[in-house]
Amino acid sequence: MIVRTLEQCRDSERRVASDTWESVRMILKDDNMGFSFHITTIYADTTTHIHYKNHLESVYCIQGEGDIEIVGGETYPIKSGTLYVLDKHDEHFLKANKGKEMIMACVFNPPITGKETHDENGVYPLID
Ligand code: 9YT
Repeated sequence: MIVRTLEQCRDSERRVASDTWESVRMILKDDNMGFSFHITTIYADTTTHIHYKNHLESVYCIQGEGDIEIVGGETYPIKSGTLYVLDKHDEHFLKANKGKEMIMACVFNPPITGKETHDENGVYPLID
């Protein structure tokens, strides 16, 4: 059994940050769950280009407001209670509105190891 708090994870190497977001990886590959689980904050008034070519991801918005624009496709509003599922490795722009940072619970399959960083195309490599 594993029990962790967000606070404990935030005060460890599980917290990573960029210019537009920070993320606390509460479950990683080495926990052997078959998925990773992240609490990600998208900073207010920012846009992030993301393309998880090697991972499937579900994202549930706990707090905040913004939208997700699928490259070459639709734009969907996001608010507290919205789930979006990147079931086709959809390339997207994730935007948090002014004054409305978004707090998201994210699940990845396969799990993130913790060593990935977004490359210049917003892609995470697959690490074995
Ligand atoms: C919102 C979103 O895609 N979160 C993904 C996880 C985050 N980028 C991380 O932990 O690296």
